[in-house]
Amino acid sequence: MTLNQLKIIEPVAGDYNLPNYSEVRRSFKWEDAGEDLSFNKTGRLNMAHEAIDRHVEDGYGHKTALHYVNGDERVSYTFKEVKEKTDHYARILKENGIEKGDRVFIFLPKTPECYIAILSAIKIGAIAGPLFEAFMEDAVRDRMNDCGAKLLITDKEMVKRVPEKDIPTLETILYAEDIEAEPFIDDGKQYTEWMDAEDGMLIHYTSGSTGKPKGVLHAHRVVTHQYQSGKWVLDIKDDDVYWCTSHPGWVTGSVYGLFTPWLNRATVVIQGGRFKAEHWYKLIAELGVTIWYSAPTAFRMLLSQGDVLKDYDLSSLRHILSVGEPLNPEVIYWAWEELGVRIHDTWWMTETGAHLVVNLPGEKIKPGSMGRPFPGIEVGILDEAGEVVPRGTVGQLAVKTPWPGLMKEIWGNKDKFDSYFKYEGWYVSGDLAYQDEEDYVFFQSRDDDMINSSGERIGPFEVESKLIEHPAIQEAGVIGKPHEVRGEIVKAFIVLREGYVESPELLEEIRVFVRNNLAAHLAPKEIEVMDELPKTTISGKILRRELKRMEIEKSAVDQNA
Ligand code: 6R9
Repeated sequence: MTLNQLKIIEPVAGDYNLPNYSEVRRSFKWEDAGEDLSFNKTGRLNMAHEAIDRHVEDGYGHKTALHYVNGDERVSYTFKEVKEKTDHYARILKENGIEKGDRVFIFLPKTPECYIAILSAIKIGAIAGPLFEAFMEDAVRDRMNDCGAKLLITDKEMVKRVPEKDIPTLETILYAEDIEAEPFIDDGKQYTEWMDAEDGMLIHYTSGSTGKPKGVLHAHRVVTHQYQSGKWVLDIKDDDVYWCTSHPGWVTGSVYGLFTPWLNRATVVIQGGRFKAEHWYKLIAELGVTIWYSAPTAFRMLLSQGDVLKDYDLSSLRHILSVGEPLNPEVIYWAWEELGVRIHDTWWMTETGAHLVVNLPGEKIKPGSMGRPFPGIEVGILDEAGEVVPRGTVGQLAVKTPWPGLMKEIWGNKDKFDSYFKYEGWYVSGDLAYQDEEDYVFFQSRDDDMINSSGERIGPFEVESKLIEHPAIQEAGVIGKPHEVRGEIVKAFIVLREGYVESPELLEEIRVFVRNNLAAHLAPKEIEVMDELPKTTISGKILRRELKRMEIEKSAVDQNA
């Protein structure tokens, strides 16, 4: 069965925020986007103002801005309360000498304080750097050093993973517990710094196939793209309860967990704790979640738990979205059959600021496809010469520049930034795809060695660099090995130094070494010892593609055996 023979899921009639895609797509101009945003009327711009303070000014201060759920713990805040809290954090940041453009890092679990700390840094004109909660010392240090972090907001537990002495630019560490304990002073002061559209706002570190993670810097202008995608793709309305499962240390968690829903005045759900099917379903049922944004790995895990969902009333759900990795048609059919709700795939990247290819609620879904270009976005499938290929042909997935969400720069690395724009007028994503006659885009694979495990983007170089710091390892090559639930898992091939002998204990020690220094999700799930690694004859570079080819061949043999 080829993809095009898969059963199409027709749109369900509904009162969607984008009534007529074809019409809008023809007439849409980015200048007309973001109609509700206040800077379009006042000329004054700040992401934090648009996401929170604007709603208080517009008379929605008493609307619930967030529900926080962690086990039996439940907390809810109104928009007015979130505004006061961001003012409170902003005042303390100011007192600690933070100025416009300074880098303020946030290293907290998925709690309201994490969201509020990010917004407060942005409010006073600083650049917020959210870190994923599972990072260990080396991952924290590399990222904060790369862009010269000046202040860190963390808590008294996570600070144990902050190698303070190795981060020379770091002047201050603040603890969320202490900030929370200080009384809020309503001094009537305006903490919002009005920003230029091109001023930096957010930095996310993300991996490619070479080098250490890069700092993708976004400017305040991203607000227009995020607002508009929230309105049309997430289809947020005033009575929606919206839940994105990602931590703000990942771009999905900041852009679609925090900024975009709040730009559209949604009630946001923040869920602490680990994945457990029962807890997730219970949360949806108890809070009456209407819009749910997650990733294929999570959906596959839920699917594998079978009938668990029958114990919960999930009838509040009206709209589900997916991102980060290829969405299997089985998963779409599962949700359609079991929940009667369509899963809408979305495609974008840390670098792109917001959605680029999407399935809209009022349009048919072709399972296997990520959807069609967002209005105002032009996709091109390019060949090696940078020419657009005929429909149906696989090539490099590229996007016409510019658009408001596109990153401003890669921190301190102009060459890397320029490498995305090697064909005049195009941003090249690094993904391979084809497009059909109706504009639907079908993802094929990455064009490089980047690993995608559970929707998390993992650079093989960062893992390899850590592996060879282990005394037993001479060389290491890291690949993504295909995996049924997680999409891919991290697999390492290593050559041992003389005097070391392979043993289960040694391999476990190596795994723990990576986990304790970088992060659990970066530690190889499998390690294979080899006598030598395949390399290019001229430059002697490790051939990850060859390792991957061997691995895929081997698992095909295993399956046939
Ligand atoms: C938002 C996010 C970006 C890479 C991207 C691609 C993969 C994202 C996808 C998808 C298939 C989708 N990706 N969405 N692959 N279908 N709907 O994930 O950002 O962490 O920067 O990763 O993820 O390979 O290039 P980021």
